[in-house]
Amino acid sequence: MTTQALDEIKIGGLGSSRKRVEDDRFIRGKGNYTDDVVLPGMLHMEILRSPLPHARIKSIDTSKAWAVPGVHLVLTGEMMATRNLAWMPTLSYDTQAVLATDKVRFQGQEVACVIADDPYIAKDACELIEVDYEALPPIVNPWQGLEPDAPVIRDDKVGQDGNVIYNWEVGDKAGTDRAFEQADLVSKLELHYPRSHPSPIECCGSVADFNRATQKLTVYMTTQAPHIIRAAVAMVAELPEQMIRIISPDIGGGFGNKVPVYPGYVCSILASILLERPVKWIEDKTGNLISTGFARDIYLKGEMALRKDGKILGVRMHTDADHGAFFSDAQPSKFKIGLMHSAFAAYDIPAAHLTARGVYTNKAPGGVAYRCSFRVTEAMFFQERMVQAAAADLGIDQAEFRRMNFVRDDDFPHRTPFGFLTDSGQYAKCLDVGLKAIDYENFRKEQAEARKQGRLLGLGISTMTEPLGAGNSREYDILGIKMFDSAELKIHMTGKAILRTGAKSQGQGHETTWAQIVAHELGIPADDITVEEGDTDTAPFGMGTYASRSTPVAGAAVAMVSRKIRAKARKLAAHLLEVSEEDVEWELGRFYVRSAPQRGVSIQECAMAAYSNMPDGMEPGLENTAYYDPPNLTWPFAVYIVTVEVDRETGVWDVLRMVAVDDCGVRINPMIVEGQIMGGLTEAYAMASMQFITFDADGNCVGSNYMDYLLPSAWETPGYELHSEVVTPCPHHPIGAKGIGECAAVGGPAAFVNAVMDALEETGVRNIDMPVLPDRVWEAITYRRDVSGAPPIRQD
Ligand code: MCN
Ligand code: CUN
Repeated sequence: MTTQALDEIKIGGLGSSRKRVEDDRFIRGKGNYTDDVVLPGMLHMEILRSPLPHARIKSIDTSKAWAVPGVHLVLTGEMMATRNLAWMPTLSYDTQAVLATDKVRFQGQEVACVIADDPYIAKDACELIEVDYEALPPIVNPWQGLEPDAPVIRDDKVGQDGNVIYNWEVGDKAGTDRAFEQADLVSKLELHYPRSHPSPIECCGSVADFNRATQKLTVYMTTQAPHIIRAAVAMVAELPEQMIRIISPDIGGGFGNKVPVYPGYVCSILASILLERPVKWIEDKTGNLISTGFARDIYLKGEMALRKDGKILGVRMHTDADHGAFFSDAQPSKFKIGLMHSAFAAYDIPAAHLTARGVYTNKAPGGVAYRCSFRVTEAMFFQERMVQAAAADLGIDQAEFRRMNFVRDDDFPHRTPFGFLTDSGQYAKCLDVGLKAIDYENFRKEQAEARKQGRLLGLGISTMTEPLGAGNSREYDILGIKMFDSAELKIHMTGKAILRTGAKSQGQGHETTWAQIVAHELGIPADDITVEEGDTDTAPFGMGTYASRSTPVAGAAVAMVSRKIRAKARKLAAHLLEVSEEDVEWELGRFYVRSAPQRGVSIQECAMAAYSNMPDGMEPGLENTAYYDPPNLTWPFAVYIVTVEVDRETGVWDVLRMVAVDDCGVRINPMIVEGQIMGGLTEAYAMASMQFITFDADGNCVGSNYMDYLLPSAWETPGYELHSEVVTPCPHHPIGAKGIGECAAVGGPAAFVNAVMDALEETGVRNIDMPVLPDRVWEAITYRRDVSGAPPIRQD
């Protein structure tokens, strides 16, 4: 036998930019999304939403809706209550109304559902439901909610006498106070990160199918975490868990929007149980934008204690978070403000203290981590805006100030000011690569020249390090369920394989990259491996895909299960080669005899032997499962640099160049990684330049359609120059990979805003809140004042 080691790139292993296998069906229109699921006898559900942001429900009359031909069921909160389903628990230990009973608490809240032969009948019937509301004064920002005579939004909660949800703090208060006493200079900053929405192309939806004969409930739904949903349905609806099957088919983008549990899911499930027929609910765009998991909506202020030579001595941060009517943030349940305390992790700062206050308002609940590991986006935005402000106050160059305060390469493992442990990175090197690429010195000269001619050029730097891969089960759980993930690998006798994980791709390309990890570990060509996710009847238990945890956790499980398979294959190889196991060596795809390297067997031959020629006493077959509980988070790092030109007459700003240097450790598929970075940068650009969901003083949501909530098209989107030369492998991940899915969306926004602020330096303006719209820039230039801290209330 003379099999040879394989060329890893040729078999689609680690580092291969193999094309995404899932795209074959996507670009042919052959994807299978929730709305593509059509079952015999299926009915359709539509939701009646509240037109008012805050009102007492005096009565609901559904008789006219019931009378419409083709209507099968009209659900109200009162009916849900008979099943104990009018309210449901949230992931952050609060409760959320499924269908309103006592009051409506935000515009767009679910009030009733109609189930009919088709969606049009259901929608028409919804309009015939008569709800008698008694309007109450709405609260549209935290400050209104904190006023002493403010109406209590959550009067359903025993003991809730105001609108404060929590006060939370973390860090070293005394140490931080001391740092401020020693400071030569204190720099301050206050800003608002506006409410935005992940806005995936596909809205949320479900097809619930309860079969009375088998007692089995099957739900096809748009969820990023099918196993958690199964557990939640089992507990909330009190159904036996083995009788519940959650299937996430193809997902048309998630970006965090598809982590929470929504009333529509719950109502379609109850309707199917009551009617014993499949019930489909597909949300429309306005329903998606107005009622499902928004992101951000946070006020941040803080100060930095500085020594005059540029050393950062300490940081204080405070945040007021507007959570809407229910505290339903999708995050590890014990962290009230997510992982906001990852702020300043890349800087060597002796002391920091963060206080956070959450407030109920009459807005949609959510607080999902839109493309970020639980509020890291807000943390990094504040961090990089604060760093820029501090450098300006000190009169030190932006880049230099960052470099002198970075955690150095030989400082790892490093305890961050809020207590995380970072383990690897080359921060200064990433910065150098970025500065060189943008030609920093030259740009500064050009900028000075341009200023003489009255033109406003600016350069913005942003860095980010993100805690990805929640998480180790010691510290991370969702409602008590510990966070870890899984992979199951079955090698067929011909050496082909099927791999399943507890994660769930929504466009990230898991079907492509997981096969690459197996190819790397076992030498089985990636094309010979099918990857399946999202069906709780077949996939091993996992916590799902969000917070870029898939590669750090499920991806690690894929490597570990492959290694278990390799260990068994080694025994089979020893048997086939008639030597002892200790004499067998491994190279990609092949075992060989140490003393006679030309004698070897391929992994495929071992697979066949597992079914046809195993040694005495060995259990047949070649399959295994691995559960992986990561020892730590992974800490990717990035530097983003943007140059802009601002038109002083109009406030319009154009991106001249954008350079991105991302270090996510070992890249499994460089092309997919670049796609993730470009997508994230585009979302960052959108947040910085055009997106926000506002509310008028009456609590009406402005931003519930794509005329008001803007998505950048190819026309607006800047070009990106990506750099991949800095690679710091993660020391504890089996293949050295760190997460990447969200980095650019996390770190990007501050680079754009910092660039505009740099262009406006001569005006003395310190802050313009996102979105940095031309009229805000114009206002800043014309009146030489900050455009910030402004509650997003439109009076027009
Ligand atoms: N990857 C790689 N090498 C690395 C790291 C990652 O090749 N060192 C690959 C992975 O194998 C995977 C992709 O890059 O195919 C993203 O991996 P990872 O960083 O582990 O992130 P997740 O798979 O957990 O994806 C979640 C992340 C999140 S939380 C949001 S939000 C987001 C994002 O991914 N939503 C997306 N990217 C998205 N991309 C698309 N197309 N659609 C979404 O909804
Ligand atoms: Cu952070 S939004 Mo993604 O976690 O699904």
